[in-house]
Amino acid sequence: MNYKKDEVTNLLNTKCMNVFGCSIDDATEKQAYKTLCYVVKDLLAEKRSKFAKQYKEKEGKQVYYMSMEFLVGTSLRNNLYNLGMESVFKSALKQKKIDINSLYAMEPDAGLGNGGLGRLASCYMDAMTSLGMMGTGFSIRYEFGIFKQKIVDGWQMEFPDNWLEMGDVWLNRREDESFIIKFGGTLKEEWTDGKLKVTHENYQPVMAVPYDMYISGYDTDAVNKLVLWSAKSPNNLDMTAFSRGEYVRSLEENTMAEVISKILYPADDHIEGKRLRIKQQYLLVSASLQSILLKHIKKYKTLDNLPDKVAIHINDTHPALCVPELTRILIDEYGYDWDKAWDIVTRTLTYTNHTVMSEALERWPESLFSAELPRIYQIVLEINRRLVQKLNEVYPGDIAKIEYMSPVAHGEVRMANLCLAACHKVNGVSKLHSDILINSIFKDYYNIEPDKFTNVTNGIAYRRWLCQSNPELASLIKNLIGDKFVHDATALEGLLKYKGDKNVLESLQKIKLVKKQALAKYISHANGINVDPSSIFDVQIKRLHEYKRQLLNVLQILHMYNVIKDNPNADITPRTFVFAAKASAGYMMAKQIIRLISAVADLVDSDAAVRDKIKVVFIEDYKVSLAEIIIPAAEISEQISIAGKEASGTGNMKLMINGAVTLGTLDGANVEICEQVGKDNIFLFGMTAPEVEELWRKGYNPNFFVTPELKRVLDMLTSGILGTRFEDISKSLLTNSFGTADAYMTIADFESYRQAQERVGKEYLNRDKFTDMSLVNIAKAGIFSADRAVKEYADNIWNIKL
Ligand code: GPV
Repeated sequence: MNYKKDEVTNLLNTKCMNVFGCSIDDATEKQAYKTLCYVVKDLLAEKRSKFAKQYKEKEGKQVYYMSMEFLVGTSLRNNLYNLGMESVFKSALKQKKIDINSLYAMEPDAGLGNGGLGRLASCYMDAMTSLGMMGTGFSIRYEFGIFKQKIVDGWQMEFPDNWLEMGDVWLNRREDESFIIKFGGTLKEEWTDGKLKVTHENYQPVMAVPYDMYISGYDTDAVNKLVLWSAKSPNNLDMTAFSRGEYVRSLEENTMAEVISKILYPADDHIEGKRLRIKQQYLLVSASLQSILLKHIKKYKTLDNLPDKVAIHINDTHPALCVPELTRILIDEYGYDWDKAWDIVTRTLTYTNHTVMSEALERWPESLFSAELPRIYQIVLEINRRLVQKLNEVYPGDIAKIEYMSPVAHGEVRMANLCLAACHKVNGVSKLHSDILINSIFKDYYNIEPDKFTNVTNGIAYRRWLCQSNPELASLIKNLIGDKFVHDATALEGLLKYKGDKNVLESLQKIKLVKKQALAKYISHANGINVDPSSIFDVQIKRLHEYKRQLLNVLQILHMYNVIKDNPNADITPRTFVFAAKASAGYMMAKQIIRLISAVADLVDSDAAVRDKIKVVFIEDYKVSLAEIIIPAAEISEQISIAGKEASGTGNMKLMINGAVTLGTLDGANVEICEQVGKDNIFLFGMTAPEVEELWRKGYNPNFFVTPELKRVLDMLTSGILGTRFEDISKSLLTNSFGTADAYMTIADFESYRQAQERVGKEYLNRDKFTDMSLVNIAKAGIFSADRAVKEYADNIWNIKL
């Protein structure tokens, strides 16, 4: 947008006067921050209204992206960058003696997600908008987002994240557009004229109130919306209870209703099976669908053409209730018969799977499901009945197979099967992951409907992760190849011609050093530790999960410690190991691993012989805004999950585009990163997914893989040298009761990992060669742009012409 400095100053002054009754000169810092955000929000509102009007006239198809999580992070800088107004605001504020960076620093992260899945949803909102698509995100306005993490004596402590205090500046409450959601209750069935009518009675009504957040895109006319639902008790409920003298109970019900949107469940890649969680899911799904259909009816006067005008996307199974809820609304509220309703449902819904791990595949006990959602349960049973009938024709008599594929079986409702039965497109998030889906867990569905399945490899909003968080690198790239890459990430390939160019390599090294110094400063502030910016910055930043194998990293560090202890002059390239990770609050093993990382950090630090060679830092409270500081400083990107378990990974892409070289297994999107950069520009190690499978089949006993070096490391876990004795961790690796020891094959992959780490240390010494690897990684990262991914969704899944 084109505004002059004086105009911006005026906007700020007027807004500050209207809201706080003072000019921007007299505003406190907090008032200045809020004023700035309100002004930016107004600019977006203005743009949005033009865009919405245009779109309405075109009658184009639009996407609704349903997700229980959007890990938005901060919005202020992103919005200004996208509007192309960062510098004009900066100078307008500077004239008022306000440093824009100090206002940026006041913004809390909107942490409405756990990790990769939630961040992906936000990256896709950015890309849809940048591509000029009409796309709306739907989620929940959690009063408390992902918890704040503090490390106390090595243990993770969780604290509530009260983000709304400063973060609600971006939200527009639209109370008038609320919907009633019905929980519990009973069903009354009546037959009239041979037609069944089901009435839902005695339910607890909860009001879903929408809050809009504008989503900006780069250099585009589009402004999209993220709609966040908040649960509220409907007012009229109180009055009836009051009149019956049930004052306390009615207020209890009030808080019961409002508790639904209180807090984000902090479990990642894992189900909790809690009653409140299914209520959250239904609140999201029912409110969103009611609002989508109401809007559609107003515009087109019919729902018959819903699949032509609307794509509703289910982000993992968390919003899978879309399947029965859309069916319900069409039948109960709009009078469709089953077949017509089901036809619309199947042609409207699409589904992305994000994991193959069984502990993350959502299943609900039938008893809980039917008690909370009686009508929905009834519809699910009918979907199941019809499906089983059909499957009986395809696989006559194959009871086991039919049971495996059923949405309802063994006393449970299985959400993935519900999606597979109903959605017309299903995708995985990397080539390897999508292959595993069709060859193993979803094989039986694939066999009957192969065209339903496709792959869309994940992508990132690289303008945030490169241009905004690493402006130094972005400006070097601009000087070398022009700014085409800001629109089209594949243009980064132009950098390849600078391979081996001394000057360019030197510039890259300089920039990396600047970003490492900035991270070192943060670490010294946050952890009170001084790290050496000339050491290798080796980072593993992601949720703490056993399958991601932070433990493998730590064990290798203990091995390096031993090498240095044995030979203080050993040829070890100085290294700083950076960890950042939140563990789900109830995940004890993950918390113990954090404790272990801290203990190893202390051990290394307490030893004068080791201290100068290796440092271990655990940075607390990992979140989007912290990732933006760590990633530009990284040189080694640890992507070391056991092959076959990490569906894709997206941190791997963010690190790559900032010039970090991947040290990883052939898992998730690492496979495609390797394809892009070639084997010479990545440090690969470990078993492949088929090798992992094969070893499980043969029977895995970790004890056969323990080398003498590893034995020594494992003994350290329980010897007392680490202060605490890590008996549980040691047992989880070695005790082969029921064949569950070392479920993530950390021991089997150790030797290969150790050797890869040795190569990293050696190759880093040839600085130009290493920087060349780094350059190739930046140059080849373009394909992992969210713009590319969203285009593929539009083409292959949503059937939207761009
Ligand atoms: I399921 N993922 C996540 O962050 N939370 C979840 O509950 C589930 C999946 C992640 C996968 O683990 C990553 O491999 C993947 O890159 C990401 O989803 C986005 O697809």
